[in-house]
Amino acid sequence: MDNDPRYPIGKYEPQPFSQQQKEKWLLDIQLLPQDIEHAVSQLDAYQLETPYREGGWTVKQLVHHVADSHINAYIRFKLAITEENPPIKTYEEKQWALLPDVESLPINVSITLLHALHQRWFMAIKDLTDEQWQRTVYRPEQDVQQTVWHLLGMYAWHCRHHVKHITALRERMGW
Ligand code: NI
Repeated sequence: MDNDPRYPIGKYEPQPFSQQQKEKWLLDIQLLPQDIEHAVSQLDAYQLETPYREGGWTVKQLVHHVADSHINAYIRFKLAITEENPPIKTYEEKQWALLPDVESLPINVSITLLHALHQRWFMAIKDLTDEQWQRTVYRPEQDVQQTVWHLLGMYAWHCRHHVKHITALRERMGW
C-alpha cells in the first residue's frame, strides 16, 4: 500500500487520547485553510483541472470536496457535543463533487469558506474537556459508535491527506 497514490500519507490510524496528540490534531484543523491555500498557490486553470492521479479528482474537485466534507464534519461535532449519541448522516461525496457549484465556482470560494468554517470549528472544540472528547456519535450504516476523539483524528488526517494529494502532484509534475 505504500505506493498507492490514493493514500500518500497512509490511512487513518486511531491514537489513544493524550494532550500532546490533541494539540497536534487541533493544529491540523486550525491550519488547514492556510495549508490548502498554500498548496494551490500559483496554479493556473489547466493545473487546477488536472487529476491528482489517473481517474482521480482534479485539484479543483479536491478543494471543493474538502469544503463539502468539513461542512459535514462541523455539523457532526456540534451534534455530538450537544446531543446524546446522535446518528450521523453520511453523504455521497463522489456525487457532491459532480454538482454544478463544484463545476462552476473557482476554488477561492471554497478556500474562503474553509477559512471561516475552520475558525468556527476550531473555536468550538479547542477547549472540550477530556470527558467531552469521549462523547459519541452513532453511524447507522456500520452500526458503530465513534468518539469525538476518533473524529478529531480522522479529520486531522483528512486535512493532511488531501493537502498531500495536491503537493504530491505538484512535486511529481515539477510545478
Ligand atoms: Ni476526502
